[in-house]
Amino acid sequence: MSKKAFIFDLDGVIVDTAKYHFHAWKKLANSIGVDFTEEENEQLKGVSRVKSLEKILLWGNKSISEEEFAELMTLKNDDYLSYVNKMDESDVLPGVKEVLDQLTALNIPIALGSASKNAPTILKKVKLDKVFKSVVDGNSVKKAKPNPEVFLKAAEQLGVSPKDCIVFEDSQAGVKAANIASMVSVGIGDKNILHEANYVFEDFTKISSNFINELLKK
Ligand code: B16
Ligand code: MG
Repeated sequence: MSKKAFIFDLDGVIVDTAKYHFHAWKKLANSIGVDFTEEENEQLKGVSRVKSLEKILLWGNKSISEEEFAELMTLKNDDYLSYVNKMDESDVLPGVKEVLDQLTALNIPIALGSASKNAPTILKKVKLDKVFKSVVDGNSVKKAKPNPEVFLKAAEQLGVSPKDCIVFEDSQAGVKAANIASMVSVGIGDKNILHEANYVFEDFTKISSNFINELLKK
């Protein structure tokens, strides 16, 4: 049995900020006359801020100047942060704390692997900033998921081989990234959407301590 590590995505896994991203992108898209559906939002999960706006503009067949692009990015993020600023410990999704506590008690290294540039702010708001041994986020990676850079970097920082890492992800792009990195992918959400994951659970309350122990034994 080799040393294992766990990597957690942030938005949609630890906290439900995915809904705030949706509200903020929808408001922004509609303000420039672009329709924005939940299906389209699914394609933005795990995708960087820049890439998300590029996709929205493409769907709406809009072309804008670099200055306008920068302005829209700021507007979206300010709107998103207005939701984030209201967050506290109670926003950690049910069952997450239990799994984090189990891993910490067993001295298993845990990392954050998120596309978000707001990850450090969010971790502080929900008081989880001391839990992760390594935080790899949108500020430290160049290539967005499904590129595996974010997870490979986390594995490297933890000193654990990628094949011994287990990734929790709510996005199709993130599950793909974990699979490409040869890690074990655990999807959190709808099994029809996350069908490429090795395992899928509706949420963390469905993950038992036995399941975690089994993963540790493999
Ligand atoms: P920000 P994750 C991702 O976070 C979100 O899923 C995605 O919707 C968002 O566009 C991206 O972070 C960038 O976030 O605008 O805060 O830098 O799921 O990888 O934790
Ligand atoms: Mg996510």
